[in-house]
Amino acid sequence: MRIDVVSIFPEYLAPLELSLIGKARQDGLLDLRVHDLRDFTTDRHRTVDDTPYGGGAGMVMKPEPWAQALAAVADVSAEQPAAAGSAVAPRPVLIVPSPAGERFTQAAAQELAEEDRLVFACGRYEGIDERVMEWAQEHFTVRPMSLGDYVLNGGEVAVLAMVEAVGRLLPGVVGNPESLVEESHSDGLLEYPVYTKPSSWRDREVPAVLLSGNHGKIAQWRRHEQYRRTAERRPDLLAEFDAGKLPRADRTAFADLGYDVVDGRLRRRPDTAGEQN
Ligand code: 6GU
Repeated sequence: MRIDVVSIFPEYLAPLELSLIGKARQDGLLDLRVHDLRDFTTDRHRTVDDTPYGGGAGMVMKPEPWAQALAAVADVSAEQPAAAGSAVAPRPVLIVPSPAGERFTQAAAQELAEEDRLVFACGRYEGIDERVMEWAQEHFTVRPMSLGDYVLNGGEVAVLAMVEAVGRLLPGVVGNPESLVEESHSDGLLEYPVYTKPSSWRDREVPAVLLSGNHGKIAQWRRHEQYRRTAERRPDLLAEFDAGKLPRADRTAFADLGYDVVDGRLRRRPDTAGEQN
């Protein structure tokens, strides 16, 4: 996969030289190129922003440097519309990190990991002139994406997160692909708790079932711990969970957590405690 990142702070992306993603780049599994937006300006001051039409606080990123930068990384003309029949290579996906984007999820990471080419456009200030997004649709599949409901100063930190989430799904990047299967969000649930040696530490014991050698029991305990954790920390995830084919013991586990299975979906049992008389 090739990934291009355009930013006015290219040094912000330096951590992508480390760890698993850095190794993937060295191994040729990931061709990651970082570009300085200011290299695509033409004025002496290398200006990338200006005041917003309509007034208001802050600055807006000017359209022309972005068009020049995105055209250069995508090998398209910044002036001409896409030539007819030029759709031989698939369009790169242009990801625009923004708190106003669609939510970046594990499912989105999986979709993006299937692509040949991703381009990330890191906005700063109040954002990028909206006409860049309209123009870019001629050359890219444009996806504004948000990490969650909070505000960062710019897209760079979000790109670090998104590139790591996508990069680790590429074939060969994570040594043991099984570790991708049994982790939080891969099955719509949070991960079960994990333990290692020593079995007794500061008077705290590892749950006995994990020392039993009974693999069926261990798998069931771990599944039930996933249910318990998800119900406690992320009950919103349970509304999406497919409970249609759960074994009896798992339905009982959910019943103990206050959830019934209705039409294949989990439904929170109305809390009647303290509502007597
Ligand atoms: Cl993707 N970008 C910015 N600037 N802020 C965010 C975000 C992205 N996701 C959450 N907050």
